[in-house]
Amino acid sequence: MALREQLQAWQERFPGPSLALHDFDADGICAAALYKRSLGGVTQVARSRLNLPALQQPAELIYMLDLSCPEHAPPWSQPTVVIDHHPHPEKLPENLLLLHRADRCSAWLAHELFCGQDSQLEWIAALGILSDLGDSANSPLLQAELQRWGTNPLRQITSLINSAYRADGDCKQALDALMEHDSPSQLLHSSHSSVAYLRECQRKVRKRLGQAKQVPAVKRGQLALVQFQSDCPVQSIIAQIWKARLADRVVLAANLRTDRPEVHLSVRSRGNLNAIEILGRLGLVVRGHSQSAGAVLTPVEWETFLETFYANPH
Ligand SMILES: [Mn+2]
Repeated sequence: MALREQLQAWQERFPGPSLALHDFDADGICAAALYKRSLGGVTQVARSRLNLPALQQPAELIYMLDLSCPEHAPPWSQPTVVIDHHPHPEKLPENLLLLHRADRCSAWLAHELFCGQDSQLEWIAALGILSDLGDSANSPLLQAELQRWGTNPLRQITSLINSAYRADGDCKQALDALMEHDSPSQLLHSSHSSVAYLRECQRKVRKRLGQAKQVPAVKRGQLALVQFQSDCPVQSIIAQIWKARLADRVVLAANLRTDRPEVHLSVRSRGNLNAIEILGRLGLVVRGHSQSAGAVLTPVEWETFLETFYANPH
């Protein structure tokens, strides 16, 4: 059965109020905006894919948008529709419908599933696709919207949307910006409080990135470590920058959070370097793909890893 028909069958079985739990990046927020503007339900952001939060409101049907498919039953009893594009477990939990395509992203899927033709919401789907898959993605919808609004304006909006979580701020404001405006140009020229908030977040992120970019990389063995202190989760951008400079090392960006006792790691690699395997041999467990992974450690766990790291030859 096509994905849309599967969804309709579940919506008919569970016609009561629904709630969508969604990821905090632009793909997840755009998927949530498409859900809310099409179905009118309640949304809630999840700050982590690994520890799903308790639901803030009662609902009959739960949607999970861009949060990966859970391996075990989620911490609620309601039937759950997972709309996602990440790798998923072979055996699905019970009472769960997985609507999955690896060649899409979640906002793209959400648009196909929730919105009809001429929904006037294509620009929101395009923002999610641009943010997750880039401007050369093989999506007629994205290409048409890039033509219509220009690549730069759409890029500026994805940066605004992503700046909410990168500044450790309120992702609800990013969702509001997509709810309150009817086109990219209207949003970019808006004085709405949500857009003002996102611009403030963007300034903060630029400052923190500027500081973290000054830190040099320390090389040991197959690794390059960039260690800095920040109150914003900018480690994935730093890891990305260093990955482009260092082809022969696994880049490890370590953000020693100044606002909580945690070390946030972002790991990137290129070519044949399997970051998960290489770090695993050093006793460091990271989750994700072989070339893009991450972890959250306690300061003590991090210190222990640093001893192993510095014991490696230059
Ligand atoms: Mn995504």
